[in-house]
Amino acid sequence: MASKSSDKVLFFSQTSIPDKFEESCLKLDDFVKHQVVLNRKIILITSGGTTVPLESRTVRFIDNFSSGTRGSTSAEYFLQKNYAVIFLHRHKSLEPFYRHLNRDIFDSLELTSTGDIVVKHENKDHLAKIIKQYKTIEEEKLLLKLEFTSLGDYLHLLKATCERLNKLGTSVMLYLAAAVSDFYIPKADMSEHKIQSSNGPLELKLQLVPKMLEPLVKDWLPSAYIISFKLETDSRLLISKSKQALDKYKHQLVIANELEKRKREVTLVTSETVNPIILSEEDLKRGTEIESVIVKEVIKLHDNYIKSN
Ligand code: 9Z3
Repeated sequence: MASKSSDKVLFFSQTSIPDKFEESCLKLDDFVKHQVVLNRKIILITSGGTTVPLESRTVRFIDNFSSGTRGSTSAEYFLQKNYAVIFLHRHKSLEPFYRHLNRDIFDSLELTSTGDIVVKHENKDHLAKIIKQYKTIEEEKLLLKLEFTSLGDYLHLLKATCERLNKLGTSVMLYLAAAVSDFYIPKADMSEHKIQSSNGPLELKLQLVPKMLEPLVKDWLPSAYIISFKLETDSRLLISKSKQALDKYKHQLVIANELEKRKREVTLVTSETVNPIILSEEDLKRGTEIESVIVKEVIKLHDNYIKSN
């Protein structure tokens, strides 16, 4: 039987290297170098769901649920606190700043009688604030965005990023909010062409994805402050599963959330503490985003970690 570490090596050899991988690595090298010179804290945020292709020339795939709200919203709050952010996200999922334009863009614009397009008076302040923040982030080179689609892309890019952040010590934080598949089909077992329905019902056998949090904490980035997310639909499992993960992988924090309540309730679980964050009806009416509270708490924990290490 293959040993656990060879499972991981095998996974990387059984999945394709992402498109433009070298270009992404060069961008990472430049970005990290720039932040190190400026002595900034760096956070890697992962966001969105991974796909598991069923065919090499992919027509069909299995997807993990995540819109990218948690990751993109949190990224904005970390940027406001002067963290340099590497935003590793699913292609076409929500992105920091752009997320504000997605839904209501046409409602916030007006077409004048002369054919000009103007922002409605009531939307100006909100948009102006976002544009100002976005421009500052661009000028200061505080944000690097990298994209993935499949589980393979995600893990190759995650590993490459961690390798570049290693040796930067405790100032680095990982915020693993992406929804990552536990199952996959190795390249060798995958049909090359579109699977034909004329062959009858489809039976799939998926392999378990090796738990990458293990080498990540032990070998890829041992001194960083590492946060994983636990997603459950059965609330009774949430805290016990989060504690199990901390026990097993020995990282610093699990943010536990239940699918339906994730926008108003999360629990920060460390090996010693269980700290729920619950937004009130008033908070929700005021438009408070739960990520603003999560980020505030996480930064306090990271600061303590830096001081005590
Ligand atoms: C999360 O739990 C995220 O908070 C959500 C965010 C995916 C719920 P949205 O993007 O949703 O705002 O729509 N992410 C981690 C999910 C995950 O795959 N966790 C694994 C698990 O629960 C551990 S890595 O076992």
